[in-house]
Amino acid sequence: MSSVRCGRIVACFGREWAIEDADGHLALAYPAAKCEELPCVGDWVEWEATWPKRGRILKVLPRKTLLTRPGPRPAAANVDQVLVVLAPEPAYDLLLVDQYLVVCEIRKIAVCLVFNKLDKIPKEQRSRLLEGDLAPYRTLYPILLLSAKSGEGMDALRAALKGKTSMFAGQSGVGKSSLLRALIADQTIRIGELSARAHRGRHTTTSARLFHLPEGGDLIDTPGVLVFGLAGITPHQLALGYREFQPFIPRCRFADCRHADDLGCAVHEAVAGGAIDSSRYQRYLKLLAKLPQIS
Ligand SMILES: Nc1nc2c(ncn2[C@@H]2O[C@H](COP(=O)(O)OP(=O)(O)OP(=O)(O)O)[C@@H](O)[C@H]2O)c(=O)[nH]1
Ligand SMILES: [Mg+2]
Ligand SMILES: [Zn+2]
Repeated sequence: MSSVRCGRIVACFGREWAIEDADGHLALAYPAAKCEELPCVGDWVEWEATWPKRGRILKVLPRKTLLTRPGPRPAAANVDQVLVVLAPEPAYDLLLVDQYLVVCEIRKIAVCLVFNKLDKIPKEQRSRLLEGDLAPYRTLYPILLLSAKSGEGMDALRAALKGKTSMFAGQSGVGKSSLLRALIADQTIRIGELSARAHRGRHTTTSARLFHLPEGGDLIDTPGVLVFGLAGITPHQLALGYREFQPFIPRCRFADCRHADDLGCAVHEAVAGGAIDSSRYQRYLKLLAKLPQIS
């Protein structure tokens, strides 16, 4: 009766997923018993219609990238670039920022730091913004300074998003949804209608959603803090996830150096000599202690 179609997962509401067809039509679907993977936002899937605007997901197509989070469900798939959003308020949590950066480095996903709410910083203080806490990141990652409210710097963000699947990450209240609203106009409403129908009108506020940008490209917004999981990450990978450690790691005396209190550690020496920022290194040690213990 029905034929197999290809579509993209644009939202997830509890046990139902919203699929968008190539023609832009939306349908609510759930995975068929034979579907081996749990789909997530950003996935390309094969599906079949079971009813108007209803369907069954048959297969998750191979993923280019995958971001996981603690728990059984992945966070998002096929993301080319993560935008880590920071703001003068709420006060930023650089351990969380480093965790995002490390996971993206390991998963080979590009990252851009987005400093929002620039309007809250007096003009005369802006030149000093990238000194202090953010200074170690300047040479490692692109940093955009902008304001969703005033519109300053938004053109650079538009250019960075063009033609890619990007995803926002960051603490609650930094302005991710405000940036999204500044970039797109009407799609929130369309997906909102669908979520009201999903699962007897109950919709979780914890799901990510994919939106299309007018200039081309897609953007995934995630409500609240979405933590990228560290499960499966080894101490070696964690250290490589700190970009500035990379040239020093091969110079450590022992191949299994954890770069903590190990003897002959070149990373540790680089910190002592000032070549590696010590606050970044201290956060590396905190993340190392957070890694699930491998015996
Ligand atoms: N002054 C100023 N306020 C902003 C700006 N962007 C967002 N805000 C405000 O910051 C608050 C939080 O914005 P949201 O866009 O909801 O933040 P969010 O990151 O999506 O938060 P969650 O969805 O909880 O993760 C709101 O009160 C916004 O009006 C900005 O550029 N300047
Ligand atoms: Mg939001
Ligand atoms: Zn070392």
